[in-house]
Amino acid sequence: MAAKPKLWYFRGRGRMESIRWLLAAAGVEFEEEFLETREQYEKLQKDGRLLFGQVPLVEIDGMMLTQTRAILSYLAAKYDLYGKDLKETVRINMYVDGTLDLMMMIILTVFKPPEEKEENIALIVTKAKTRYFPVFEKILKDHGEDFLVGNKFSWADIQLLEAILMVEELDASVLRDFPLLKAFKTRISNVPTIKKFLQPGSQRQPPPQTATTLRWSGTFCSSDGSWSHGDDPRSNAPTAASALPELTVDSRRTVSKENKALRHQQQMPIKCNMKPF
Ligand SMILES: N[C@@H](CCC(=O)N[C@@H](CS)C(=O)NCC(=O)O)C(=O)O
Repeated sequence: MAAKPKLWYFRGRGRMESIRWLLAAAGVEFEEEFLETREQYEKLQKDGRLLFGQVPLVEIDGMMLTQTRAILSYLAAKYDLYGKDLKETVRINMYVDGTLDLMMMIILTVFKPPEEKEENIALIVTKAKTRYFPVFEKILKDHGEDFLVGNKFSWADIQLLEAILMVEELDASVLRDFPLLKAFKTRISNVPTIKKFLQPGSQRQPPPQTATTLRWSGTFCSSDGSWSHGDDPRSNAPTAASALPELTVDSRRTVSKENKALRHQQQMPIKCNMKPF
């Protein structure tokens, strides 16, 4: 029997969550290694597993894959969730990319300073209601079928359900004016593999906590392991984790007990060394 795919990422949704969804929906069991220490990350780097020095990393079929979109398309093709011909595939790509744009806005919310969070969430919900959900409501209305493409369960359906649930976490009434999307949500949630993934105790990750961005001696570390820095929290443009591998210890900086506890509670890497920026 082929080995289970293995996933390396931080403990949290971030860019890995759609990969978890796709594997789970395809009924594929997978293993995960959560990156909690700098040493784990450095080892992956040293072993040459991270093509561009970044995660998500997925080991599957004897390959070490990085780049989220590439991983997702490989899985969609492998598990027959990618349409029957090029025309269906390109439609799936369009639907997935639109949906991923919406989801990325949500993922990036953790980088917003607290005073901007509410406004940002309102903007995302408005975008979902005015730009994204009407498109999918119309698609379902126009073809009258159960699934988005080719009347067959595909990656597009999985990705859209994930996005709908994410937006509902921000505003539970977001589907009020989208009856077909509501029915779609119920239908896809009842696909047996997805139903199982939605049960407590599955490998699905919980939503990030509200206080996800910490001020830590001028450096900010989000719960998905990404980093940004600057003295003013409002200047924390997400540089992603680009700073992580290069960071060096600055002996003048100390981590307060309170921050250590918070970092532990949020399951973030504890051994984050840093230098002043
Ligand atoms: N285009 C990449 C971006 C991956 C990415 O930014 N990963 C972050 C964690 S979410 C990372 O590993 N950053 C480390 C770095 O940039 O040095 C993808 O979609 O997989």
